Amino acid sequence: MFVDVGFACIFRRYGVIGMVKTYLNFIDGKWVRSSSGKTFDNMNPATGELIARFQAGTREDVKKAVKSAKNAFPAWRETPATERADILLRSSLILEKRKEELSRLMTMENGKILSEARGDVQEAIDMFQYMAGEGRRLFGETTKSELRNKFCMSVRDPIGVVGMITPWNFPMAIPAWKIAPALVCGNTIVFKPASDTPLSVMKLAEILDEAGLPKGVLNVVTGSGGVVGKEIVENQGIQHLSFTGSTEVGREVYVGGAKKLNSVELEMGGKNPQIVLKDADLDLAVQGALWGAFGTSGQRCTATSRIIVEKPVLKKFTEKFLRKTRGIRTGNGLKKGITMGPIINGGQMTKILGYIETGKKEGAKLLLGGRRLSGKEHKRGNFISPTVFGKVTKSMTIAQEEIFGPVTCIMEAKDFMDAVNIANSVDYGLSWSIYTRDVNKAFKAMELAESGIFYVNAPTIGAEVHLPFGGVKGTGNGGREAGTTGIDEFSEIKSVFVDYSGGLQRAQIDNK
Ligand code: UN1
Repeated sequence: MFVDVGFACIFRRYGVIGMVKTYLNFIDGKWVRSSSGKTFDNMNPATGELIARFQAGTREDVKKAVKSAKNAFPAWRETPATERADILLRSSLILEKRKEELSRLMTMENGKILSEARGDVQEAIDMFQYMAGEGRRLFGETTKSELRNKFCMSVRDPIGVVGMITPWNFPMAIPAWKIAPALVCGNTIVFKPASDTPLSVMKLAEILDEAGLPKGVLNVVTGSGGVVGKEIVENQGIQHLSFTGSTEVGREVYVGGAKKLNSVELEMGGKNPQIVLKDADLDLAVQGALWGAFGTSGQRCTATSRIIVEKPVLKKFTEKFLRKTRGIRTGNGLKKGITMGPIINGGQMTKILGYIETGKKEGAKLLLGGRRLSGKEHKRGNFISPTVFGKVTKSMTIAQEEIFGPVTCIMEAKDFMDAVNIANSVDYGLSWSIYTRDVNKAFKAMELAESGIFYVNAPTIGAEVHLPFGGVKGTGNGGREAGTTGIDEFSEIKSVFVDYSGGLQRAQIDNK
């Protein structure tokens, strides 16, 4: 049974009084306990309060989920795509109706401020609606044959059972990017949400169930990456893996998937640059950098972690940027006036503070922030003040490694080409931005950018669901999710030849 008790306790200030929800795994259309008999706690990163408990899943739980997904597959693949799409559309309407409640829950489990949580839920709504439209497309190709009286086309098939592993920074949007296209294409799913934010995925499962998703089509198992994640990666019943998270773990998923010849889609880290040229609208560039660097407390793979500024405007840009950054109000994202939330957990906070120390040691100039906030409003949560480094050079650790926190580096560029070279001088290649009024330079930068996403006069964050999302170099392995490429990720292509000549025709053989 799905244990559902009131939330009143969560709002109490000092710890949890009364009952806390215990969520169950969702397997074969039923809410079930893990075979481990154990649970883990989900905490609010802004207040340290316990939000809910989740099942500490086992390999056995995953095996059951795979079995259920396998059993559900034949009927689901034969269900017309438009009917599959109807379920997505109905789900999106329920999401819309419950948007406020879901956004509040997300702010509690993830920490992102309420307006951003609303954006996260909205992204899920958009993706569900976009993919619902795909139910009437799922296009293949037709083309001419090299022979007479022969017809050629390609059609899409589902892959089968797909495994999904998602991160905590977009608790509902990223799962939706994967679940919606996978379902409309006719796949069945075994899903592991991030242990810091499983609640949003549980809500998504609940909503899909309510919208009429047949049992076994989506199965959700919570638990650790080392157990639940590992089984998903290794399980022979799973044919495709879709992973968003760190490059470190992504590599393991890739290797694990390769052993059983799975297709594997990876969306990993970023070290995204925003270039500011000397002719740019500086106020606009400052606004962009502020949102790009400190939105979601910098915990986005698309976050602006390097601001590369042409020398003549460096001083002016830096002054304006620091002034605006000082205006950020850090705290509990449910409170009015708060513009930046906490860091997801203690481990991440320690890691970010470590990078800040490394930055100082390697000679970067700490211009602002750089410390844990421990005042009355902050002491129960994981808060780091918005941090800006100046005098950062290419080879420094903070200019190379993904920090995934509210830390950004200002770097000086001699000219346009120097800026482009600095921007490309990292192992990652997700998102790029350039602020300039010079259309020629904007296009040249677009051509030279080693990235999967490119913005002109807009920040590095804020991709839209109907365009491909993903990156090059250390960010990905060649695939893209969302947009029409989301359909490519979750379908197999079958080439079909129909010979209506009535005789044997041999292709590629000179019949003359
Ligand atoms: C991520 O950080 O993993 O483009 C995803 C953006 C968001 C998605 C980010 N729409 O910033």
